[in-house]
This record gives sequence, C-alpha cells and structure tokens, in this order.
Amino acid sequence: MAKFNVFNREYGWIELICGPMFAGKSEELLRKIKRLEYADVDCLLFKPKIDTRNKSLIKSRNGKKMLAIEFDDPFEIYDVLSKNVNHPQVVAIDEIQFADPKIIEVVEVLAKKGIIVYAAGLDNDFRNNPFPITSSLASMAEHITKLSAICTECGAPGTCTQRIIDGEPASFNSPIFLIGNIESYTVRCRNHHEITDKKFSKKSDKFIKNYKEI
Ligand code: TTP
Ligand code: MG
Ligand code: ZN
Repeated sequence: MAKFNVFNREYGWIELICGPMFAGKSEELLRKIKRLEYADVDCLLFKPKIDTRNKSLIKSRNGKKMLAIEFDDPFEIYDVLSKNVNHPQVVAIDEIQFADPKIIEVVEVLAKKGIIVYAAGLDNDFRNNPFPITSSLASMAEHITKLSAICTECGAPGTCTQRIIDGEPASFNSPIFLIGNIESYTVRCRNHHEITDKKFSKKSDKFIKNYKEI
C-alpha cells in the first residue's frame, strides 16, 4: 500500500497522451510512471495483446522499458486490480488504439473508482483518419497531451503517420492494422502526408481542382 495518496485527491481522472508514431508517446507514459514509482506509488501498466513487437514490455524509442500486463479482454484489468492487495492508484495503458472498445467503459469505471488512468495511443491511422478508441478517450479525458514528431520531408511538426510500402505511399484501402516500425512507417506534416486512392466527394474534388491557393 502506498504511503500516501500522492495526488491528494479523492477522485480519479483520465489523461490521454496521443499523436503519431515517432512522437515519444510511450516515452512520456514511462516518464509519468517512473516519477510516481520513485515516490512508491503503486502503478500498474497494461497493453493490449495485439501488438507483438515487445511482448509484455512497454518500450520507448530512447531505450527505456517497463513490464506491462497484456490483456485481450479489457475486463481482465478488473481481475488484475481486484487481486492486487496494494490497491494501485495509477493504471497506465499503452497502444490503447488497439484495445477492444470495451476499454472505454473500463477506463471510465476505473476513474470513477478513484484511479488515475494514463492512456497512450495513436490518434490517427496511416490514412490520417481517427482511431475511434482514441477519439472517444479524447472526449472523456480530463487532460490531453498531443505530441508531434518532425516531418521527415520539411522539418515542420510531424502530426501524420506515413505508411510506406515498397517505397510508395500506402493505398487508402490497405488494412488498418500493420504492426511495424521504420521499415513501413515514417512521419510527415499534413502537407507532405501522402495517401493513394483516397476518394473525396465530387464537391470536394471540384474545390481542390479549382481553388487557387494564395
Ligand atoms: P507507436 O507506439 O504509436 O509507435 P512509436 O513507438 O513510433 O511511437 P511513440 O514513440 O510515440 O510511442 O506504435 C504504433 C503501432 O501501430 C506500430 O506497430 C504500427 C501500428 N500501426 C498500425 O497498425 N496502423 C496504422 O495505421 C498506424 C499508423 C500504425
Ligand atoms: Mg509507442
Ligand atoms: Zn512536411
């Protein structure tokens, strides 16, 4: 059991860390947990099982790693917490965009029960369309940290994850889930983010064709 309630508050809340790949989301999550652990605050780390890159580890790009409990069904988080005699004050979940949608309810219930929930995940997929889980959490969260990387083409804030397949921008119709790293992904600004086969409505197509940029 922790020596004190480090937050000095009787209720929980939700903090979301989101952004594209290469933005340091996992690093920020681990930083938040590390500073709490120095104060002996009990934290539990989770990640959905679907990510096979670093089994049971949350790894940041600066080489830091921490053990995480993998879950298939978000309700497994209740089981882990119920069995933990230390009553952890903090739950952290990485790669939340890959979790089953039931995670939304679980996060809400945990926060209601006084737990501080840190969630990290991609805001958008390679097409730059929102991941629904992350969008929902952004609406629910008390605090949001939106991180960006650096566009590899121009150095502007890199807010979009660019998927590259065989040296070419991926097609809009390719599957959303493709676990990978620098062999298939890079980061771009909105201007340099490329996607092939993206269809707009006729009205948008006409506007794109005719509107003269200043
Ligand atoms: P991240 O942890 O978001 O990538 P990262 O480690 O580069 O970012 P950070 O430093 O901010 O923690 O992992 C994203 C995973 O999601 C990666 O395995 C690729 C996958 N992915 C998809 O499956 N579909 C997609 O559309 C995108 C953009 C990524
Ligand atoms: Mg990460
Ligand atoms: Zn750019």
